Amino acid sequence: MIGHAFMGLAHSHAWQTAPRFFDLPLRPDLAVVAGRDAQRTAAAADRLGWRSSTTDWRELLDRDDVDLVDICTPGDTHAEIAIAALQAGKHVLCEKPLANSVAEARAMVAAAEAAPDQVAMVGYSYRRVPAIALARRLVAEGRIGTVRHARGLYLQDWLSDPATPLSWRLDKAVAGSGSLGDIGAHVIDLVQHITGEHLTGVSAQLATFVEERPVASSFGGLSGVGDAGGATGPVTVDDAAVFTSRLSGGGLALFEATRFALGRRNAIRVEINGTDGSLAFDFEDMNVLHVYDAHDPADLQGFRRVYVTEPEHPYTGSWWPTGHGLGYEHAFTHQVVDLVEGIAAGTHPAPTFADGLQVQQVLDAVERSAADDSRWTPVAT
Ligand code: SOE
Repeated sequence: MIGHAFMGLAHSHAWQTAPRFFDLPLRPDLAVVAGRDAQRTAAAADRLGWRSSTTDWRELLDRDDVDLVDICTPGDTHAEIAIAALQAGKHVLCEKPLANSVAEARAMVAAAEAAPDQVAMVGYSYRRVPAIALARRLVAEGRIGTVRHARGLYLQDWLSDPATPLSWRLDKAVAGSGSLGDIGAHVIDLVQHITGEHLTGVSAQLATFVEERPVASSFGGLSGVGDAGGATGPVTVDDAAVFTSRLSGGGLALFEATRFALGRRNAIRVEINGTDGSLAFDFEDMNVLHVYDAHDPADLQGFRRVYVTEPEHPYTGSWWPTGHGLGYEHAFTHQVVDLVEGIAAGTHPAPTFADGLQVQQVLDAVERSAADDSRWTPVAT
């Protein structure tokens, strides 16, 4: 694994938990973690359960006890690491968004295509929240008919205070974009995943509400912390993104991503309206899927609150007895399960790098549309 901050923590937990609850065909062995600072990386290895640590990620490529490279670093390093790992014969799991540009994502897809026996997967983990997996299943079974509308909102509020310091997520050179790529990418992926359709074009607006912030003295959680003696620096990414879109099946879609929605801590709201019913999900109540069936008797019509914790639901049967819910970290565990099963079966578990490139094309179209006064911009294929 490369990187041991927030995502490194989530992935380490998943690698260790997956074999405890799921009957995996292969057993993950946490060989080595790479980071920039020797002391902090060694401490992370110790705490997170990795056998060894290094400050040189290239060392992973030469080790025989490394079969898979798990990339948990910011976007500016994804392409270089993923391509080198694939060329070295390793499977790759790469955090989202796949890259910081379409060109980088294309090069990563080319490297994956040149290594067809290796898995190259991108970490759109929310796909594997059971309620989301159930929503996809219901759409695929035709339970809501033809999709007319999709809404994908990702609302956070951790940047609302202008005094919150700078961090890598606010630096375009490192993160690629702001709320758009960091959280908007998730809802783009979710809407496409649930509907089984893709976005054909977009009309977008981006905004940066706070253009200058204190320079942080250190990093913690999602943002910088402390202030380095009153110095300030520029925010070079979007704080919020909104766009309208069209689905390949003819429906309309609406998206919003922001870190300024006060009171919304991690609200991922997806709603799909079809010709026979509707589905609604909010991550802040993540064990629930709201299902409306237009064929219910007239006197019983209304959204049904389905508690997605039963053995009949995706993934949940391997966890706790009926009615005992799951949390944020479980989606990462399910990601490991599907990844390991894919490796053992010689398949390519989704989302593949090609799926990651497709989301990158949407992000790129949104940025081009916003730069051109919301002009309708087709999503390249
Ligand atoms: C920060 O906005 C963040 O941690 C994202 O980077 C993650 O992808 C998302 O899961 C939660 O929010």
